[in-house]
Amino acid sequence: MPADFNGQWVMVTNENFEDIMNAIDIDFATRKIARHLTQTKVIVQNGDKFETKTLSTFRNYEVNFTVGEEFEEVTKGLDNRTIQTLVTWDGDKLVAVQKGEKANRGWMQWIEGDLLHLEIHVEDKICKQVFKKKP
Ligand code: YOG
Repeated sequence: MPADFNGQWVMVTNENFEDIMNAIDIDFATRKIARHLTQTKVIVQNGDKFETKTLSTFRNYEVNFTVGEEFEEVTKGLDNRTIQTLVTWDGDKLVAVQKGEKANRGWMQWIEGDLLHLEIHVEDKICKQVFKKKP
């Protein structure tokens, strides 16, 4: 039985988000708005199949994947790049490797109690986000 990420998760902390936005060339005006957003993660998981939405008042981002199956991800509304993404399990952690123009791009996501942890990395930058499960 894989870990269960189902639910709605509301952002409580977002460290170094600016660094990640800079690393993927998000312009100043967009960064200025995006840095203040409280993001909500909506996850529908069926075993290894994931439908994920990252929602905010400014922009939403949707990506669906099956663990173990590489796919083409278009980061629409983010940096609008096309990357090759593979998500795998590392124990109960989801680990995404995103191959493309930017080196060392990917994320790790796991659950601790009623908190969802997400670490996003690009080049030498790491953004650490924590979300709390909606009851
Ligand atoms: O998460 O793919 O949870 O399965 C990353 C934002 C801000 C727009 C969000 C919109 C990176 C401008 C998705 C904020 C910054 C800033 C809400 C991360 C880029 C642009 C969308 C992600 C996985 C794991 C989804």
